[in-house]
Amino acid sequence: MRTDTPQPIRLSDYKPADFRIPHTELTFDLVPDATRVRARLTIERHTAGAPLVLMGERLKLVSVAIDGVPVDDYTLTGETLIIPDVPDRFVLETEAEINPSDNKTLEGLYVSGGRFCTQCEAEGFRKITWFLDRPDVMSKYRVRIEAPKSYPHLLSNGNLVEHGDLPDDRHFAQWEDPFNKPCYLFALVAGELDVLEDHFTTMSGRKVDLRIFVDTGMKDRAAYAMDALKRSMKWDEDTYGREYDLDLFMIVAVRDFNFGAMENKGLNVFNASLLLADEATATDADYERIESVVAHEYFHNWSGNRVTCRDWFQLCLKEGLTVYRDQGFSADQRGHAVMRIKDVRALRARQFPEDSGPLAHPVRPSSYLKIDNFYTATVYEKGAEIVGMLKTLVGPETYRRALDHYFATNDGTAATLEDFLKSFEAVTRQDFAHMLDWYLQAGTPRVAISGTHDAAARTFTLHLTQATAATPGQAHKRPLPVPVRFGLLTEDGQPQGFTLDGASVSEALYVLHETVADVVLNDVTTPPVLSALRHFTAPVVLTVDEPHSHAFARFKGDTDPFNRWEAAQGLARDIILAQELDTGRIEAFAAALKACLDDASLDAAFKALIMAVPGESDLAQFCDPIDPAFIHARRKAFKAGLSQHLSDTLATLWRDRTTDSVFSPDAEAAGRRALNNAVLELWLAGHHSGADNAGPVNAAFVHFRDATNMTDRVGGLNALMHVQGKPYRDALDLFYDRFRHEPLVIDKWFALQAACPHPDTLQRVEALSRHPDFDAKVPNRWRALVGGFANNQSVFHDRNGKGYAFLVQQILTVDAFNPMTAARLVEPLSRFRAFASPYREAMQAALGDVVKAPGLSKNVAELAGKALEG
Ligand code: B3K
Ligand code: ZN
Repeated sequence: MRTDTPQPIRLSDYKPADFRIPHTELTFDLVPDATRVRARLTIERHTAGAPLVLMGERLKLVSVAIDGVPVDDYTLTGETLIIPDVPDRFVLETEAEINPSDNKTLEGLYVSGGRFCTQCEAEGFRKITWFLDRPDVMSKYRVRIEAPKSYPHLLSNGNLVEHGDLPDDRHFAQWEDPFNKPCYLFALVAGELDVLEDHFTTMSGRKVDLRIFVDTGMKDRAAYAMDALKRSMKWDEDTYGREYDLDLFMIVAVRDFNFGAMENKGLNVFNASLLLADEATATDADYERIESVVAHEYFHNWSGNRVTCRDWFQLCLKEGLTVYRDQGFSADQRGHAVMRIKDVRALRARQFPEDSGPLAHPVRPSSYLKIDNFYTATVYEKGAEIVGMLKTLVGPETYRRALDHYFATNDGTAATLEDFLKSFEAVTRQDFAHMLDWYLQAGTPRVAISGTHDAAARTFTLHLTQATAATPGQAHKRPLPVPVRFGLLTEDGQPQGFTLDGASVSEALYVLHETVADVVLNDVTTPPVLSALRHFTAPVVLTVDEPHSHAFARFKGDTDPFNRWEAAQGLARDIILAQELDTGRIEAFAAALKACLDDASLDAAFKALIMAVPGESDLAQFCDPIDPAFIHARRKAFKAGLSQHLSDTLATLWRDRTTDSVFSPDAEAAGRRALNNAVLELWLAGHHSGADNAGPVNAAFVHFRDATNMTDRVGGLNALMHVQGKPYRDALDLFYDRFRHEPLVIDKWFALQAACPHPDTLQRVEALSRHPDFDAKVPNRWRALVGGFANNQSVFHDRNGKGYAFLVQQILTVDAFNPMTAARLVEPLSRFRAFASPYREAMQAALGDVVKAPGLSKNVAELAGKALEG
């Protein structure tokens, strides 16, 4: 037992801050290893008698004064500055020295690629100056930056009000942000950058200057992000009535960043991997992600910045809502069905496992040691699903009115989830208290449905049940309101209408509130096939008691494209995981898939998705216990069987594929490329390395070598990965030689190799961790190699435990300087109880090695500790 166990922060202990800070003036004298930060805070007392306790970490105190008088009576700890006796209203001046070039936590002010850059969310501002570093303390900022002219751009939030020269070849810039904001939205960037400029005219006719700052020489690669930004600004006006509020909006791309991007007011900072794109270096998946993240960070200007969070427990108030908003944007840009499928696939791959393991937590957690550990798929993606359910329940028009009400009544405040739900109550005059349970209760509900058809009475009775398994700290679960959209088909896959509550309909929404319920549908003439949870109306695991023929009927003809895809996924999963691999069923599956591929009414992007076999971690959720080697072997055999049954079709599809002579990153062109690459991949999955496969292997190699864009190049490489051998190794070498000076592409080179299912991969990954281009201090590179490896199920879960040992050593190495990033890779070890022996024991032992390590960060200690406790 650790004796220095830190105490958790609890939601139930929340109380407003003892002081307010209405004005904040900061002056930065930028020097890489000795920056001076002078703060002038106007402070007002809120609680009588309370001492002033400001947060501050890794700061060297130079001076502290109140109303111009130096203070003697103060206590400085590693985490706080305490002044016991202060007036009710005063000006506090502090001066601190910090060392940004030595800051490898990438939190607070740090140097990346010779530039100064900040990251304050969640609690990084305290590494810049002493402050009430909590989101409910909102302040107006004036920021002066002084630096040598070798840092030509000096940027902060808001409007540039003054700039000019200083002696000794130095200059300054003065920024003022007219909006109150919490300190986590503060940002500063200084250095040499290229800038792409554009503008946007808002719905009320104001001109907003748009600037994207990138590494020198990279300006052309910011064009897509700029386009996505303008589309986002327009969409938020059209869809949510939200207008941008400053005259300037800036984005800066940096290479060293702990996660994707950050929504600082008027000055977003992005991981370069989520901003820079051109056809030679970025895949369609990169373009899609850039579009959605640019939108996401922009949308935060209202959902997050104008209305912020009262405390970090409310994180999903801004994150769940903003993810929901960015998903809506991407769906409008790229197709609703295709994007819904991708979002659900991501939810299942990341959130469902989290929600069923020892790290399961409610969307609104009730305690934490490090809030950084709660930027999870649960808070983001399940949080978004809850907003989606609210919209399903009230309908699109009422949803829009509720959101208008929410923004209008909470603008300029730090709000809670209760405030959010109150807006739905205000516009509907209904009680939404029951929806709060979705935020408070962890675990994925399991919904089971069976149906009874009474031919004489022409009724179809649905029997629904729901249950949620216990999660850590929550032994008993309440039933939740589960919206289930459903329709009926005939057994040969044609739509079938029915009557519900007197109305004749083709589809209906039923909300399951209780643990069990029956619903009677009338006028059901022929034995029906149920199509339930259309569009995935609730984040639940659904099981339907039905024969396989019903899933085939949906696969063939469901009018809901989501459920058509879902039927294919479910069938593939059942075939892969069955006691015996049934070749007859693979053949039937292949025939249904062929019918889809031949269907001219389906778009290419959808066809590419329906061809994709469920991933290994998806399949693992249906195994008890999980045997990664079994899953891998079975999945591979299924793909090979499918490939062989469809080999003529695939060869023809490949031969007749559409290729565009001019590259466009738009959804349609991307869909065509996705289909081509999916065809190639499945075609190669039926082959092994060898002379008799010269045709397909050669096709893949040529596709790789002659590709005119990164999507096809990676598509070729991925396909070659199946056959291994010389063509694959040659392709990897060619790839490296061509892109060795492109860090973002070399990240892909590391990630591709780490994701290779070949048994040699661990050795290769170990060798790559000693490659001159590998640097664990660069999060993108580290995640590419180590994260890619830890998610490579069959290789990471090696029976001898060597994969686990490699991960432990990597986590501990990175934890020494960047705990936030290190902690994100604890999760792959956490669900050991779900695994078969010997994996389970080896994973547990590996976690034991983590917690025993001396000097472990709070971040890693919290997650590894919880994983072991269960
Ligand atoms: N709000 C940031 C995430 C900050 C993560 C801090 N550990 C990006 C986003 O979700 O938009
Ligand atoms: Zn966000």
